Amino acid sequence: MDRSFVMIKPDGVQRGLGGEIISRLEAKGLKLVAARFEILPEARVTEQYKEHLAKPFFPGLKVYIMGGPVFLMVWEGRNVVSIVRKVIGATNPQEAMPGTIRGDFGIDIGRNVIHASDSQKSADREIAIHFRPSELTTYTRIDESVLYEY
Ligand code: IDP
Ligand code: MG
Repeated sequence: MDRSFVMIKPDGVQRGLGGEIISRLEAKGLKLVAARFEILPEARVTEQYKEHLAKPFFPGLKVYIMGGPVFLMVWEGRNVVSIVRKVIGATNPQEAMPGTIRGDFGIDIGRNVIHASDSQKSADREIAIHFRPSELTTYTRIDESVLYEY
């Protein structure tokens, strides 16, 4: 089964959106297989966002992400990476469609509530930054036999 890395950012945590976000992913049929609540150390933030190191917004991004606790998660499901990207919406909440997490709960691009991996390759890389393999649980959700056609 496919896996994606999802992180409720400090603004999402502070605004009390954690439960709502988890509910949406659960209701979609995705399965939570790992989670941790913590303030990220600088090294893991830099590693997480290394493609953006040279961007003008990078220093501000780092301060934002390290500004409070984040909720790190691994979600599992068929095609989970592209599904979660659709559920969270466009990077800029002003352009994100209503019904998406960023479209419903954010305004500024630099405070967009949630992160999710943008490809399977990114997902594998990001999961490995934040979780040990032994932290990823394996279990069957009781509704799986009716969620999937095959
Ligand atoms: P993504 O989170 O939708 O994958 P990326 O382009 O990978 O978007 O950017 C990573 C994160 O960097 C964004 O989610 C946002 O928090 C921040 N970011 C991106 N562009 C800007 C910007 O122009 N100003 C401020 N922050 C930005
Ligand atoms: Mg990205």
